[in-house]
Amino acid sequence: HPEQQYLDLLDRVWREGSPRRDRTGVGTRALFGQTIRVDLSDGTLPLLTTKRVSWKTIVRELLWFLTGETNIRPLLQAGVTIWSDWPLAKYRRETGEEITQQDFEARIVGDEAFARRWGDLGPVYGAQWRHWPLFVPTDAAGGETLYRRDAQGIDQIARLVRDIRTNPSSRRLMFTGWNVAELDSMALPPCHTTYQYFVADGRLSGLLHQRSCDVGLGVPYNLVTAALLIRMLAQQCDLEPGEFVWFGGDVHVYENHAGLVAEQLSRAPRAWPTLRFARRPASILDYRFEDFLIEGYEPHASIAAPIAV
Ligand code: DHF
Ligand code: TMP
Repeated sequence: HPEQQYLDLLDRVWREGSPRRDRTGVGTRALFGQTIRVDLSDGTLPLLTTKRVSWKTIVRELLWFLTGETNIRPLLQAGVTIWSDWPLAKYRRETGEEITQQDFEARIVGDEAFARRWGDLGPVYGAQWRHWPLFVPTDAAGGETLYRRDAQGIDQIARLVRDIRTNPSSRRLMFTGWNVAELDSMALPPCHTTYQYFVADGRLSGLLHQRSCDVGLGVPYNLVTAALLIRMLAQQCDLEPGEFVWFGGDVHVYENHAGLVAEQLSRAPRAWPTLRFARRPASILDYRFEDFLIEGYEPHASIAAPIAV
């Protein structure tokens, strides 16, 4: 079963990973440079079955990325709370107010000005994917070239779709969130960092380079996001899905995930579900939640685990 690759990775990192003190102070065990390969050609989606993974959250998060949005308000309006920890931590740190996560989220949803002030994650995924900063020269003044920031910036997703369609054998079919100039203003620099695509024999394959990989919590999401993107791009470019290659850089398990590791490794994987689209949206930006039909998902129960902030 292809899910065995994930279970083996979880097991191997837990048993053989080097102990590392990390940014969050929780502590991890880590291996460097790991891969998972998944055949998507039969319509399967790499959605783990050894614990319930909320694919609805993943779809909503991806659609949010694709809008170019970086404020958590629309996510919260859709009931998705996975990005709240970071703005919440910042709010508590800067105001000293002991607000609960629920109250914070309610204020973001109810108060637009508050959301603008406290709900933004900085120029993370959506901003870089759709509006990579572009500076254009204006009329020179006094011999010195002045630049103004283009309002739209560079739409990497639009370019990618164009290039897959018009130049499928290109070796430059990539997009990335790793904007070095803006890393310092992001709540978190992108973890699922760079995506590359490859067309052969009418099939679209994709590779994700994920620089930092929380095997217990983040990776189950990241596998699905990357696979969904391959499927959407394939549909938009009239290709069949091929293979998904996941490449992890710093691949780690947090020390406080011992319970998750033991429980999940005791479970037997079941057949992966399939993804079908309800229709062919007019563009990569026109997908709606209802377009994603996930069929045959019968996972084991969810496993709660603390997230390191
Ligand atoms: N930080 C860390 N330490 N690990 C992450 O995986 C991570 N992921 C981020 C942002 N920062 C991160 C964005 N993605 C969850 C999953 C993915 C994610 C953020 C959070 C999470 O908590 N998942 C839980 C339940 C979530 C829910 O349904 O509300 C899970 O059990 O999968
Ligand atoms: P870092 O920026 O210090 O690497 O911390 C980011 C942590 O979040 C790290 O444990 C990896 C994890 N993570 C994922 O695994 N997947 C994700 O999509 C995100 C946003 C974070």
